[in-house]
Amino acid sequence: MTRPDPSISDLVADRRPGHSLPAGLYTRADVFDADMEIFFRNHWIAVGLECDVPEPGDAYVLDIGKSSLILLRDDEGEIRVLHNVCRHRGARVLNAGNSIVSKLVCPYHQWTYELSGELMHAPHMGQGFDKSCRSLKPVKFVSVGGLVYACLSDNPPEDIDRLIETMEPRLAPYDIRNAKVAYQCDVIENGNWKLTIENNRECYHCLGNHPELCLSFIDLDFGYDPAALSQADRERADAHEARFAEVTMAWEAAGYPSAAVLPRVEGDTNFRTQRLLMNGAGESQSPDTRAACKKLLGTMTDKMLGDVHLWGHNTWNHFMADHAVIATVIPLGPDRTLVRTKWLVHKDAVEGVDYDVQHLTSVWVATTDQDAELVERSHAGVSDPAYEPGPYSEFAETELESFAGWYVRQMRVNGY
Ligand code: 3BY
Ligand code: FES
Ligand code: FE
Repeated sequence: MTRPDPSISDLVADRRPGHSLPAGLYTRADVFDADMEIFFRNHWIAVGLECDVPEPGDAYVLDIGKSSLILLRDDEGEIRVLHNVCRHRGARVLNAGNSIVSKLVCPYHQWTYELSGELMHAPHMGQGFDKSCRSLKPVKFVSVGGLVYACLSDNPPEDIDRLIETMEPRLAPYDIRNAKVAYQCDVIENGNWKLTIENNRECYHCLGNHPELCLSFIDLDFGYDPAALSQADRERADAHEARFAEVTMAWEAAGYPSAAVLPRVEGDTNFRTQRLLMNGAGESQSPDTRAACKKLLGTMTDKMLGDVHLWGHNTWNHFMADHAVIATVIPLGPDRTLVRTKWLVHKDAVEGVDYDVQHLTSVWVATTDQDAELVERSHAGVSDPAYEPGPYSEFAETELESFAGWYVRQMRVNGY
């Protein structure tokens, strides 16, 4: 005799603090649908960059669940985000990906929209047809220092202001608005989006899995049990902590906001930021830990300003003096997740002169592939009937507890 599946609310109620989630929250199709509604429709999500569309007429289409967004730059140079749904009979106007357009022309019956979304031409619709109420629907969006966040709901969470206030000054010297996408790559991970995010919220796995990234990452920044350290490592940890505190103060004094801003479990918009030191030469997440682009971003002149990390519930970002790495996470199914990574450099940086794409991207290309393998491995394991939620390390996995606590709270607030 088979027992009926627990409800989503039962799964949420079953989640033990300090532990990974009950299996069904990672694997079930009904939970995936609920996640898409709550976390990818009712919340602000990272969708793209102003510099995805540098010139008027540039368009970038991103599909999110059943929705599709057109991010574009209009004739006045302003960013617009529109629903990719024709106001005639609903056809998709543009295909996913990048395109250059002078007008938005629906391929079905050629209804033609201005880049503002306004309908300008609808053949054979008769004299009395009112075009003015048939514009492409706008999507609510904000630009956070050039990072475009959108919300598909009509009532977006108000606390996006905290993200804007925190990140605008942090990102200003990098001028991400006017950067250039030097390279982009998509990896489809065979796992649930929450496993993708959990994997990214800890570096417990880094030493064992990311040899390239570990050249620039400082293991001590990601949580350790002091009692487990040898005398020598404890001295190294103390020395690092003292140096890090000193450098953070110096960065702040020089006008570069650096201190940690932590997520609030009771907040709707989940993010965390901190400027961290890098290892080795300390300049960049490159194969030799030195700047991988000769022209620095924005108004940056000092290569030793560390790495501004920004983590959100569908994104992680690294802003270094020479380049930035921006990852966006879009769930495709309960066990499939798109991770789209973009590498940004100064808009005037010239490929082959100021940077070499392979050298610029190799660390995060390798890391992203390694993480895809880990997420697939972890999705397979949580799908096994033998899986039961396991304990997070209170030292190395505090951000997972923070994410899981926020996830569960949002599920409850939304009726589960
Ligand atoms: O995704 C990762 O491998 C991790 C976790 C923390 C930083 N990041 C590289
Ligand atoms: Fe777009 Fe008909 S559906 S023009
Ligand atoms: Fe990783």
